[in-house]
Amino acid sequence: MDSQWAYYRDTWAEINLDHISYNIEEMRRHIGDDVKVFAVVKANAYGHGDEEVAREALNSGVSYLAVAFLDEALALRNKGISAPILVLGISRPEDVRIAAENQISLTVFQQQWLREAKELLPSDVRLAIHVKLDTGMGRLGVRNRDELKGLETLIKKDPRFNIEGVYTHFATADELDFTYFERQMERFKEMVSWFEARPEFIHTGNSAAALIHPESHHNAVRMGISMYGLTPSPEIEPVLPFRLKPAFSLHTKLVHVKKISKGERISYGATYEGAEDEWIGTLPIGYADGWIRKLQGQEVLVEGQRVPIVGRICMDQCMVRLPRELPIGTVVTLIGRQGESYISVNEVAEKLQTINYEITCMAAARIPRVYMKNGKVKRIINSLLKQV
Ligand code: PMH
Repeated sequence: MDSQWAYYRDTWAEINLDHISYNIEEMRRHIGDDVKVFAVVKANAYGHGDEEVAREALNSGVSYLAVAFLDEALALRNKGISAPILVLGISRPEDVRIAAENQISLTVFQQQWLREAKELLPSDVRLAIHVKLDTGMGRLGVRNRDELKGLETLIKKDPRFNIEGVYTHFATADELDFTYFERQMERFKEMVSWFEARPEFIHTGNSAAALIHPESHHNAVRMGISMYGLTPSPEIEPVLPFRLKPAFSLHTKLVHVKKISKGERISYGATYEGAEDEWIGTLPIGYADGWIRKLQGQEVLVEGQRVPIVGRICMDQCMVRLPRELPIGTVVTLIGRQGESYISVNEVAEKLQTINYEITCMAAARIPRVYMKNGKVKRIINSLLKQV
Protein backbone atom coordinates (compact mmCIF):
# COMPACT_ATOMS: atom_id res chain seq x y z
CA MET A 1 0.00 0.00 0.00
CA ASP A 2 1.20 3.53 -0.76
CA SER A 3 2.41 4.68 2.65
CA GLN A 4 0.45 7.93 2.51
CA TRP A 5 -2.71 5.83 2.52
CA ALA A 6 -1.82 4.05 5.73
CA TYR A 7 -2.10 4.91 9.37
CA TYR A 8 -1.47 2.70 12.32
CA ARG A 9 -3.07 4.50 15.24
CA ASP A 10 -6.85 4.60 15.40
CA THR A 11 -7.26 8.37 15.57
CA TRP A 12 -8.28 10.29 12.46
CA ALA A 13 -9.88 13.47 11.21
CA GLU A 14 -12.53 13.00 8.56
CA ILE A 15 -12.86 15.78 5.97
CA ASN A 16 -16.11 15.83 4.03
CA LEU A 17 -15.19 17.25 0.61
CA ASP A 18 -18.84 17.25 -0.49
CA HIS A 19 -19.53 19.76 2.27
CA ILE A 20 -16.64 21.95 1.12
CA SER A 21 -18.04 22.04 -2.42
CA TYR A 22 -21.59 22.61 -1.11
CA ASN A 23 -20.44 25.60 0.98
CA ILE A 24 -18.63 27.09 -2.04
CA GLU A 25 -21.56 26.53 -4.38
CA GLU A 26 -23.95 28.17 -1.92
CA MET A 27 -21.56 31.10 -1.53
CA ARG A 28 -21.25 31.48 -5.31
CA ARG A 29 -25.02 31.48 -5.65
CA HIS A 30 -25.24 34.08 -2.88
CA ILE A 31 -22.63 36.50 -4.28
CA GLY A 32 -23.57 36.10 -7.95
CA ASP A 33 -21.67 35.34 -11.14
CA ASP A 34 -19.79 38.64 -11.26
CA VAL A 35 -17.96 38.02 -7.99
CA LYS A 36 -15.03 35.60 -7.87
CA VAL A 37 -14.08 33.44 -4.90
CA PHE A 38 -10.57 33.23 -3.46
CA ALA A 39 -10.35 30.06 -1.33
CA VAL A 40 -8.35 30.77 1.81
CA VAL A 41 -6.31 27.61 2.41
CA LYS A 42 -3.67 28.99 4.75
CA ALA A 43 -2.61 27.06 7.87
CA ASN A 44 -3.03 23.76 6.02
CA ALA A 45 -6.54 24.82 5.05
CA TYR A 46 -7.45 25.66 8.66
CA GLY A 47 -6.28 22.17 9.60
CA HIS A 48 -8.32 20.38 6.92
CA GLY A 49 -5.34 19.75 4.61
CA ASP A 50 -4.28 22.22 1.92
CA GLU A 51 -3.95 19.98 -1.13
CA GLU A 52 -7.30 18.19 -1.06
CA VAL A 53 -9.21 21.31 -0.02
CA ALA A 54 -7.52 23.34 -2.78
CA ARG A 55 -8.39 20.71 -5.40
CA GLU A 56 -11.99 20.48 -4.23
CA ALA A 57 -12.32 24.27 -4.16
CA LEU A 58 -10.89 24.62 -7.67
CA ASN A 59 -13.27 21.95 -8.94
CA SER A 60 -16.11 23.94 -7.34
CA GLY A 61 -15.24 27.04 -9.32
CA VAL A 62 -13.00 29.16 -7.11
CA SER A 63 -10.66 31.40 -9.10
CA TYR A 64 -7.74 31.86 -6.75
CA LEU A 65 -6.15 30.31 -3.67
CA ALA A 66 -4.86 32.40 -0.77
CA VAL A 67 -2.27 31.45 1.84
CA ALA A 68 -0.48 33.22 4.68
CA PHE A 69 3.14 33.01 3.55
CA LEU A 70 5.33 31.97 0.66
CA ASP A 71 6.24 28.55 2.07
CA GLU A 72 2.54 27.62 2.08
CA ALA A 73 2.22 28.70 -1.55
CA LEU A 74 5.30 26.73 -2.58
CA ALA A 75 3.98 23.69 -0.69
CA LEU A 76 0.89 23.80 -2.92
CA ARG A 77 3.05 24.13 -6.04
CA ASN A 78 5.09 21.11 -4.85
CA LYS A 79 1.83 19.18 -4.62
CA GLY A 80 1.09 19.96 -8.26
CA ILE A 81 -1.41 22.79 -7.81
CA SER A 82 -1.00 25.24 -10.70
CA ALA A 83 -3.90 27.63 -9.97
CA PRO A 84 -3.20 31.27 -9.08
CA ILE A 85 -2.11 31.71 -5.45
CA LEU A 86 -1.97 34.93 -3.44
CA VAL A 87 0.24 35.28 -0.36
CA LEU A 88 -1.79 37.36 2.10
CA GLY A 89 1.01 38.00 4.57
CA ILE A 90 4.32 39.74 4.01
CA SER A 91 7.11 38.09 2.02
CA ARG A 92 10.79 39.03 2.13
CA PRO A 93 11.99 41.17 -0.82
CA GLU A 94 14.85 38.72 -1.31
CA ASP A 95 12.30 35.99 -2.06
CA VAL A 96 10.61 37.89 -4.87
CA ARG A 97 12.32 35.84 -7.55
CA ILE A 98 11.19 32.45 -6.26
CA ALA A 99 7.66 33.82 -5.95
CA ALA A 100 7.65 35.16 -9.51
CA GLU A 101 9.19 32.01 -10.96
CA ASN A 102 6.42 29.97 -9.34
CA GLN A 103 3.65 32.35 -10.50
CA ILE A 104 2.79 33.27 -6.94
CA SER A 105 1.21 36.68 -6.36
CA LEU A 106 2.43 38.72 -3.43
CA THR A 107 0.86 41.27 -1.10
CA VAL A 108 2.78 44.54 -1.27
CA PHE A 109 2.39 47.82 0.61
CA GLN A 110 5.84 49.17 1.52
CA GLN A 111 7.86 51.37 -0.85
CA GLN A 112 11.14 50.20 0.68
CA TRP A 113 10.11 46.60 0.03
CA LEU A 114 9.48 47.42 -3.60
CA ARG A 115 12.81 49.23 -4.03
CA GLU A 116 14.64 46.17 -2.70
CA ALA A 117 12.54 43.76 -4.76
CA LYS A 118 13.24 45.77 -7.92
CA GLU A 119 16.97 45.20 -7.42
CA LEU A 120 16.49 41.46 -7.18
CA LEU A 121 13.89 40.57 -9.79
CA PRO A 122 15.39 39.41 -13.11
CA SER A 123 14.28 41.37 -16.17
CA ASP A 124 12.44 38.50 -17.82
CA VAL A 125 10.13 37.53 -14.95
CA ARG A 126 6.78 39.05 -14.01
CA LEU A 127 5.33 39.41 -10.54
CA ALA A 128 1.63 39.95 -9.88
CA ILE A 129 1.01 42.01 -6.78
CA HIS A 130 -2.02 42.85 -4.70
CA VAL A 131 -1.73 46.14 -2.86
CA LYS A 132 -2.97 45.89 0.71
CA LEU A 133 -4.76 48.85 2.24
CA ASP A 134 -5.01 49.27 6.00
CA THR A 135 -8.50 50.69 6.45
CA GLY A 136 -8.74 49.92 10.16
CA MET A 137 -7.44 46.43 10.89
CA GLY A 138 -4.09 47.96 11.90
CA ARG A 139 -2.14 44.89 10.79
CA LEU A 140 -0.66 45.32 7.29
CA GLY A 141 -1.20 47.84 4.54
CA VAL A 142 -0.85 51.30 3.09
CA ARG A 143 -2.44 53.91 5.35
CA ASN A 144 -2.39 57.15 3.38
CA ARG A 145 -2.42 58.76 -0.06
CA ASP A 146 1.31 59.58 -0.21
CA GLU A 147 2.28 55.99 0.51
CA LEU A 148 -0.10 54.72 -2.14
CA LYS A 149 0.98 57.19 -4.81
CA GLY A 150 4.65 56.43 -4.02
CA LEU A 151 4.02 52.73 -4.51
CA GLU A 152 2.06 53.25 -7.70
CA THR A 153 4.81 55.41 -9.19
CA LEU A 154 7.49 52.85 -8.38
CA ILE A 155 5.44 50.09 -10.01
CA LYS A 156 4.16 52.04 -13.01
CA LYS A 157 7.66 52.59 -14.33
CA ASP A 158 8.53 48.90 -14.13
CA PRO A 159 7.05 46.36 -16.56
CA ARG A 160 8.05 43.43 -14.31
CA PHE A 161 5.41 44.35 -11.73
CA ASN A 162 1.68 44.19 -12.38
CA ILE A 163 -0.81 45.55 -9.85
CA GLU A 164 -3.34 42.78 -10.28
CA GLY A 165 -5.36 43.48 -7.15
CA VAL A 166 -6.14 45.80 -4.28
CA TYR A 167 -7.67 44.71 -1.02
CA THR A 168 -8.26 45.28 2.65
CA HIS A 169 -9.32 43.20 5.65
CA PHE A 170 -12.16 43.91 8.06
CA ALA A 171 -11.77 43.83 11.83
CA THR A 172 -15.46 43.53 12.78
CA ALA A 173 -17.34 42.03 9.81
CA ASP A 174 -18.54 39.20 12.07
CA GLU A 175 -20.34 41.54 14.48
CA LEU A 176 -23.92 42.77 14.26
CA ASP A 177 -22.94 46.33 15.08
CA PHE A 178 -21.94 47.63 11.62
CA THR A 179 -20.44 50.98 12.69
CA TYR A 180 -16.75 50.13 12.46
CA PHE A 181 -17.29 47.94 9.41
CA GLU A 182 -18.97 50.83 7.58
CA ARG A 183 -16.14 53.16 8.49
CA GLN A 184 -13.65 50.69 6.96
CA MET A 185 -15.80 50.37 3.81
CA GLU A 186 -15.87 54.14 3.34
CA ARG A 187 -12.13 54.40 3.82
CA PHE A 188 -11.57 51.58 1.32
CA LYS A 189 -13.68 53.28 -1.36
CA GLU A 190 -11.81 56.52 -0.82
CA MET A 191 -8.39 54.84 -1.02
CA VAL A 192 -9.28 52.83 -4.14
CA SER A 193 -10.28 56.09 -5.86
CA TRP A 194 -6.66 57.24 -5.51
CA PHE A 195 -5.45 54.59 -7.98
CA GLU A 196 -4.71 55.87 -11.45
CA ALA A 197 -5.74 52.53 -12.98
CA ARG A 198 -8.24 50.20 -11.33
CA PRO A 199 -6.66 46.80 -10.68
CA GLU A 200 -8.36 43.67 -11.99
CA PHE A 201 -9.29 42.28 -8.56
CA ILE A 202 -10.86 44.46 -5.88
CA HIS A 203 -11.57 42.42 -2.77
CA THR A 204 -12.45 43.15 0.82
CA GLY A 205 -14.68 40.43 2.11
CA ASN A 206 -13.74 37.61 4.40
CA SER A 207 -16.52 35.06 5.01
CA ALA A 208 -18.51 37.29 7.33
CA ALA A 209 -18.54 40.24 4.94
CA ALA A 210 -19.27 37.99 1.97
CA LEU A 211 -22.19 36.46 3.84
CA ILE A 212 -23.87 39.47 5.41
CA HIS A 213 -22.52 42.60 3.67
CA PRO A 214 -23.33 42.38 -0.05
CA GLU A 215 -22.09 45.96 -0.57
CA SER A 216 -18.56 44.77 0.27
CA HIS A 217 -18.30 42.17 -2.51
CA HIS A 218 -16.66 44.32 -5.22
CA ASN A 219 -15.51 41.64 -7.66
CA ALA A 220 -14.01 38.98 -5.36
CA VAL A 221 -14.34 37.59 -1.85
CA ARG A 222 -11.82 35.71 0.28
CA MET A 223 -13.65 32.71 1.67
CA GLY A 224 -12.07 31.00 4.65
CA ILE A 225 -14.04 29.71 7.63
CA SER A 226 -17.38 29.42 5.79
CA MET A 227 -15.83 27.18 3.13
CA TYR A 228 -15.13 24.76 5.97
CA GLY A 229 -18.78 25.04 6.98
CA LEU A 230 -18.23 26.99 10.18
CA THR A 231 -19.84 30.26 11.14
CA PRO A 232 -17.52 33.30 11.30
CA SER A 233 -19.00 34.03 14.74
CA PRO A 234 -21.90 32.72 16.84
CA GLU A 235 -23.26 36.31 16.77
CA ILE A 236 -24.03 36.27 13.03
CA GLU A 237 -25.15 32.63 12.86
CA PRO A 238 -28.88 33.55 13.08
CA VAL A 239 -28.60 35.89 10.07
CA LEU A 240 -26.56 33.70 7.72
CA PRO A 241 -28.10 33.56 4.22
CA PHE A 242 -27.69 29.80 3.87
CA ARG A 243 -26.96 26.79 6.04
CA LEU A 244 -23.27 25.95 6.38
CA LYS A 245 -22.21 22.31 6.45
CA PRO A 246 -19.12 21.58 8.59
CA ALA A 247 -16.47 19.51 6.82
CA PHE A 248 -14.36 18.52 9.83
CA SER A 249 -14.97 15.70 12.27
CA LEU A 250 -12.59 13.94 14.66
CA HIS A 251 -12.67 10.32 15.73
CA THR A 252 -10.77 7.72 17.66
CA LYS A 253 -11.45 4.27 19.13
CA LEU A 254 -11.47 2.66 22.56
CA VAL A 255 -8.10 0.91 22.88
CA HIS A 256 -8.46 -0.29 26.47
CA VAL A 257 -11.48 -0.83 28.72
CA LYS A 258 -11.39 -1.69 32.42
CA LYS A 259 -13.47 -1.56 35.56
CA ILE A 260 -12.15 0.51 38.44
CA SER A 261 -13.39 0.26 42.02
CA LYS A 262 -14.76 3.14 44.05
CA GLY A 263 -11.84 5.30 45.19
CA GLU A 264 -9.38 4.22 42.47
CA ARG A 265 -7.68 7.06 40.61
CA ILE A 266 -7.08 8.01 36.98
CA SER A 267 -4.18 9.76 35.15
CA TYR A 268 -1.42 12.21 36.08
CA GLY A 269 -1.84 13.84 39.44
CA ALA A 270 -4.35 11.12 40.34
CA THR A 271 -6.96 13.89 40.35
CA TYR A 272 -9.95 11.79 39.25
CA GLU A 273 -11.35 9.31 41.72
CA GLY A 274 -14.04 6.73 40.94
CA ALA A 275 -17.18 7.68 42.86
CA GLU A 276 -18.33 4.08 42.57
CA ASP A 277 -17.31 1.05 40.53
CA GLU A 278 -16.91 2.50 37.03
CA TRP A 279 -16.00 1.46 33.50
CA ILE A 280 -13.10 3.51 32.13
CA GLY A 281 -11.98 3.60 28.48
CA THR A 282 -8.64 4.79 27.15
CA LEU A 283 -8.48 6.85 23.94
CA PRO A 284 -5.32 7.20 21.81
CA ILE A 285 -5.50 10.99 21.48
CA GLY A 286 -3.92 13.63 23.68
CA TYR A 287 -2.60 17.14 23.91
CA ALA A 288 0.11 16.57 21.29
CA ASP A 289 -2.76 16.01 18.86
CA GLY A 290 -4.23 19.39 19.75
CA TRP A 291 -6.73 17.82 22.16
CA ILE A 292 -5.39 20.03 24.90
CA ARG A 293 -5.46 19.57 28.68
CA LYS A 294 -8.12 22.25 29.14
CA LEU A 295 -10.53 19.81 27.45
CA GLN A 296 -10.63 17.70 30.61
CA GLY A 297 -14.33 17.25 31.39
CA GLN A 298 -15.37 17.76 27.73
CA GLU A 299 -17.81 15.13 26.52
CA VAL A 300 -17.24 12.76 23.59
CA LEU A 301 -19.67 10.42 21.81
CA VAL A 302 -19.67 6.67 22.30
CA GLU A 303 -22.51 4.63 20.78
CA GLY A 304 -24.42 7.89 20.29
CA GLN A 305 -24.15 8.81 23.97
CA ARG A 306 -22.22 11.65 25.62
CA VAL A 307 -19.51 10.53 28.04
CA PRO A 308 -16.98 12.73 29.90
CA ILE A 309 -13.20 12.80 29.67
CA VAL A 310 -11.97 12.06 33.19
CA GLY A 311 -8.60 12.81 34.74
CA ARG A 312 -5.84 14.80 33.10
CA ILE A 313 -5.35 14.59 29.36
CA CYS A 314 -1.91 13.12 28.60
CA MET A 315 0.33 13.82 25.61
CA ASP A 316 -1.00 10.95 23.47
CA GLN A 317 -3.94 9.51 25.42
CA CYS A 318 -6.87 10.35 27.63
CA MET A 319 -9.55 8.45 29.55
CA VAL A 320 -13.35 8.52 29.46
CA ARG A 321 -16.00 7.20 31.85
CA LEU A 322 -18.19 4.67 30.05
CA PRO A 323 -21.80 3.84 30.89
CA ARG A 324 -21.00 0.12 30.77
CA GLU A 325 -18.40 -2.31 29.48
CA LEU A 326 -17.83 -1.64 25.77
CA PRO A 327 -15.66 -3.56 23.30
CA ILE A 328 -12.19 -2.42 22.36
CA GLY A 329 -12.40 -0.86 18.89
CA THR A 330 -15.66 1.00 19.59
CA VAL A 331 -15.60 4.27 17.64
CA VAL A 332 -15.44 7.43 19.74
CA THR A 333 -16.33 10.76 18.15
CA LEU A 334 -14.76 13.88 19.63
CA ILE A 335 -16.18 16.26 17.01
CA GLY A 336 -19.04 15.21 14.74
CA ARG A 337 -22.17 13.11 14.71
CA GLN A 338 -23.16 9.75 16.13
CA GLY A 339 -26.84 9.04 15.54
CA GLU A 340 -28.89 11.81 17.11
CA SER A 341 -25.98 13.20 19.10
CA TYR A 342 -23.67 15.89 17.80
CA ILE A 343 -20.59 17.67 19.12
CA SER A 344 -19.79 20.74 17.05
CA VAL A 345 -16.50 22.55 16.58
CA ASN A 346 -18.31 25.50 18.17
CA GLU A 347 -19.05 23.47 21.32
CA VAL A 348 -15.37 22.65 21.73
CA ALA A 349 -14.44 26.29 21.04
CA GLU A 350 -16.90 27.44 23.68
CA LYS A 351 -15.47 24.99 26.20
CA LEU A 352 -12.02 26.48 25.54
CA GLN A 353 -13.37 30.05 25.45
CA THR A 354 -11.98 30.53 21.98
CA ILE A 355 -13.16 30.67 18.34
CA ASN A 356 -13.96 27.76 16.03
CA TYR A 357 -11.04 28.75 13.73
CA GLU A 358 -8.58 27.79 16.45
CA ILE A 359 -10.04 24.32 17.02
CA THR A 360 -9.53 22.91 13.50
CA CYS A 361 -6.15 24.67 13.17
CA MET A 362 -5.07 22.97 16.40
CA ALA A 363 -5.66 19.43 15.10
CA ALA A 364 -2.05 18.33 14.88
CA ALA A 365 -0.35 17.30 11.64
CA ARG A 366 0.20 13.84 13.14
CA ILE A 367 -3.52 13.10 12.93
CA PRO A 368 -4.20 11.47 9.53
CA ARG A 369 -6.79 13.20 7.35
CA VAL A 370 -9.34 10.90 5.73
CA TYR A 371 -11.06 12.58 2.77
CA MET A 372 -14.64 11.58 2.02
CA LYS A 373 -16.24 12.18 -1.36
CA ASN A 374 -19.68 10.88 -2.39
CA GLY A 375 -19.85 8.88 0.83
CA LYS A 376 -16.60 7.01 0.11
CA VAL A 377 -12.99 7.41 1.18
CA LYS A 378 -11.25 9.31 -1.62
CA ARG A 379 -7.79 9.60 -0.11
CA ILE A 380 -5.97 9.39 3.21
CA ILE A 381 -3.05 11.65 4.00
CA ASN A 382 -0.81 10.66 6.87
CA SER A 383 1.81 13.40 7.00
CA LEU A 384 4.02 11.27 9.27
CA LEU A 385 4.52 8.56 6.68
CA LYS A 386 4.16 10.52 3.45
CA GLN A 387 7.91 10.93 2.97
CA VAL A 388 8.86 7.32 3.73
N1 PMH B 1 -8.36 37.39 4.19
C1 PMH B 1 -7.41 37.61 5.10
C2 PMH B 1 -6.39 38.66 4.84
C3 PMH B 1 -7.38 36.85 6.27
O1 PMH B 1 -6.43 37.08 7.17
C4 PMH B 1 -8.39 35.86 6.48
C5 PMH B 1 -8.48 35.05 7.74
C6 PMH B 1 -9.36 35.68 5.49
C7 PMH B 1 -9.32 36.46 4.36
C8 PMH B 1 -10.47 34.66 5.62
O2 PMH B 1 -11.32 35.00 6.66
P1 PMH B 1 -12.51 34.01 7.11
O3 PMH B 1 -11.86 32.75 7.53
O4 PMH B 1 -13.15 34.72 8.23
O5 PMH B 1 -13.37 33.83 5.91
N2 PMH B 1 -7.52 35.33 8.69
C9 PMH B 1 -7.60 35.03 9.99
C10 PMH B 1 -6.63 35.43 10.89
O6 PMH B 1 -5.58 36.11 10.56
N3 PMH B 1 -6.95 35.07 12.12
O7 PMH B 1 -8.11 34.42 12.04
C11 PMH B 1 -8.53 34.39 10.74
